[in-house]
Amino acid sequence: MELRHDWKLAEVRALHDLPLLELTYRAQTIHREAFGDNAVQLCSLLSVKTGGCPEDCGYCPQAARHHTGVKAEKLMPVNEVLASARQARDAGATRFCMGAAWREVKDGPQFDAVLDMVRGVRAMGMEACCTLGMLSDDQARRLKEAGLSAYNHNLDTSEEKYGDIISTRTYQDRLDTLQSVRDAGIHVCSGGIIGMGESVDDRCQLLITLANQPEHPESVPVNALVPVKGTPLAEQKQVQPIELVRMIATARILMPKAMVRLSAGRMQMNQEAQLLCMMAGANSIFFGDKLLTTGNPEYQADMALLQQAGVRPLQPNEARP
Ligand code: SAM
Ligand code: DTB
Ligand code: SF4
Repeated sequence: MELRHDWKLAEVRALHDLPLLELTYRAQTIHREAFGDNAVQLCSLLSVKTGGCPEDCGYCPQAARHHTGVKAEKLMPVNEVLASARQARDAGATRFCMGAAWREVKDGPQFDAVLDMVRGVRAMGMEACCTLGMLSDDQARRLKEAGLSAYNHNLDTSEEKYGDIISTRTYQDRLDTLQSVRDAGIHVCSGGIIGMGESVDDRCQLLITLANQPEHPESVPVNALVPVKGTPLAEQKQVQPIELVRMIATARILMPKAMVRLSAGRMQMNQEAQLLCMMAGANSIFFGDKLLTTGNPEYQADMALLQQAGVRPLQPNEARP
């Protein structure tokens, strides 16, 4: 299978805008070639450090400057995080993702505690991912040593649109952190959000930036904005599920071997739309009734959906660390 790194806007836009059934057919064909079947990875997400963030990301309920009702909390104790990880594993998770509302990682006891969390999750046989903001080369190296499988750091949108959403850091800052992660030999998890008032070209440009790096990210989360009261994006119109299907299918075609993760936004979708996302190439969901601070479908409902549709959850030995 040819992996390309020279995608151009016109061709990506042409793919994105194909009649939906043609687009999902092409995406599914590529998906089958890359993965063999439609197994879906169940991932668990935990906010290990919630709220009080100094950044100004327009979508985010955890920015201190947005009055959203999210309380600033301290870093969770390692044993509590690991208890939650064990529960997630016992419920079928093969990947455990830990999120912190930090602008960047600072060396010291908190970072040391995160390294212990990573070691603990790996010892349970799950993939460990974390998302902690910006990282230095040295911090990336220490995370790798602790066994971290992947680091999540989203580009969120196109470079052009970025300044409308976030002013406290640049697109280049994001790309630099992704480079540190890549250089340390940690898998890259990077994607974005649709529904923030961006154009379809912005969406395509985001996917192009991801795909045209020297190596594709191993993991691409696609989020639909969860509009949260108190954030500047609270009044955005919710995206149509079909827009998410198009984004996922286009991501699958551009980055055939990546895990494409249907992330935030499932609360706003019915089960049929979620299955359409899986047909279009999404092969991972977050399960459990909370994402970081906002809601997610109930565990029982998710299990019933997978069972009814005969979607096979990825098993621990199949997960790719
Ligand atoms: N502070 C770190 C950072 O920004 O990289 C890590 C945590 S941050 C909450 C992780 C990601 O969650 C963001 O990059 C963004 O893509 C996503 N996110 C945050 N709020 C969201 C919302 N309301 N709707 C959809 N996605 C959201
Ligand atoms: C990602 O792209 N989506 C997840 C994960 N990476 C960390 C986070 C979604 C957060 C949605 C808003 C919230 O629950 O606070
Ligand atoms: Fe902070 Fe991350 Fe939220 Fe931005 S997305 S405000 S960096 S927690």
